[in-house]
Amino acid sequence: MERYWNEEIETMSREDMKKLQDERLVAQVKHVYENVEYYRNLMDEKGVKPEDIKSTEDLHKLPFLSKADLRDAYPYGLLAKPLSKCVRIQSTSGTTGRRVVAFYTQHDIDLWEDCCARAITAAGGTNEDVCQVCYGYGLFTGGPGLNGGSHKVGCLTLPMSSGNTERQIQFMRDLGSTILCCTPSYAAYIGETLHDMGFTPDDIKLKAGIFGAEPWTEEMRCSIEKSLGIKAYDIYGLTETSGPGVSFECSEQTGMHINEDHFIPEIINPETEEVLPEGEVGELVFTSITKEAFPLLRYRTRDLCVLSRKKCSCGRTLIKMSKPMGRSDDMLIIRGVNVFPSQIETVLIEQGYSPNYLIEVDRVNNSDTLDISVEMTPEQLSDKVKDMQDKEKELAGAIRTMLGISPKVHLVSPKSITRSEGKAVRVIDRRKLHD
Ligand code: DLL
Repeated sequence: MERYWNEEIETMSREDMKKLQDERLVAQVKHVYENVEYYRNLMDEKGVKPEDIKSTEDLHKLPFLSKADLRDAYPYGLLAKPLSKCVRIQSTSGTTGRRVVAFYTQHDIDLWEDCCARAITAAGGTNEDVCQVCYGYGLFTGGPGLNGGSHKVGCLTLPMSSGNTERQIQFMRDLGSTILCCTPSYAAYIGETLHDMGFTPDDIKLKAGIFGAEPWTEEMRCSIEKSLGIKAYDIYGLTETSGPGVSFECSEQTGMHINEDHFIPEIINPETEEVLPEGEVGELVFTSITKEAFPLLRYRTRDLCVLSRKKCSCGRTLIKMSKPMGRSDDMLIIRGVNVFPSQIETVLIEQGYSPNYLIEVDRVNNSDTLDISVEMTPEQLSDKVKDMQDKEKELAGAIRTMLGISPKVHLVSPKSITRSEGKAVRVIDRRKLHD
């Protein structure tokens, strides 16, 4: 039987949820306008006053907020509560430009952990479970978020953080972990290490995994489920909106339910900023209606996905988002063709290769090159050069059929591609480095 953390909210009728959202939105816009000069200026520039926002139908009147605004306003410019009321900061990994710093009051932390508790419960977690959290702890939201959710549910929580994979497996075995929380790439690595250590899924008690923070394909899901003997659930979120738990998967595993009582989603055309109807692919935009310290109105996530209100077999009425297909800024344009790394991953796993690969894009003599290094399993390894060349050609052909452009495939020996313990880096675009 499906279990809920907050049945009233998770199964609320559409009308009641809309009413709740309307009330919260009106209050939030007022809070933001009164307390954040940056927003006041943006709204004044657009000629919108808090009184103009009476319900979610008026959402479109508000200005968008982007990562550039967050960088502009760094560090305190979007703070809506005095620092004395804030108890925590978290931050993005910030590989480019300034980091984004998000602030939380105790109330914000409670709501965030509550969202994570919903995700853990949807994955079957109860106070009987042992929950091993191998997301990074620290400024990254993964560890603290799932840790807090796990406490709320009452699981015995193992705050492992990532790394030291053999020790992770030892703890998993010794303490009988039943739920694993980490990035999908790290879950794949844990599965691989389990087998390398001579164990099978029968030697561990894991039943479920809660994996997110990076894009992963259905093929990757199957492969992790098999290697760890579990059901793998997706979880989504971003530092700007609190962290993991903005949305989570249920037993149906066909997209993630958005915690709509806290976050109102919209899908827009990233170029024209036009709001798109349900079912169309576009950029996900969130308005946080309950956050006190760092509320974001119409925040452009850059994640591309589809929303759906199709009835879900789990009984939740919360709207669902598809797995993000990648970020609008992750999409590679190679010889004029749009390429998402996830398309390549799909082909690799379908063809029986491991999810360990590296995509390298460059520009040579004014023409884009696409090189894909793919790790073989020990069984795929052959000492006959011809065999290897044939396999490379065959894989390149399958990828060409998927993408419409030809890659150069390099099959490399088992274990030669660096494993990820957090978010995997699978693309190196050298064109950007030359520019
Ligand atoms: O990754 C928060 C998180 C931690 C989510 C643990 C889930 C689990 P950031 O570091 O700010 O926050 O990165 C947010 O990661 O905009 C997406 O592009 C990507 N992302 C997060 N979850 C998923 C997912 C955390 N389930 C950015 N599928 C987001 C695909 C995801 N991409």
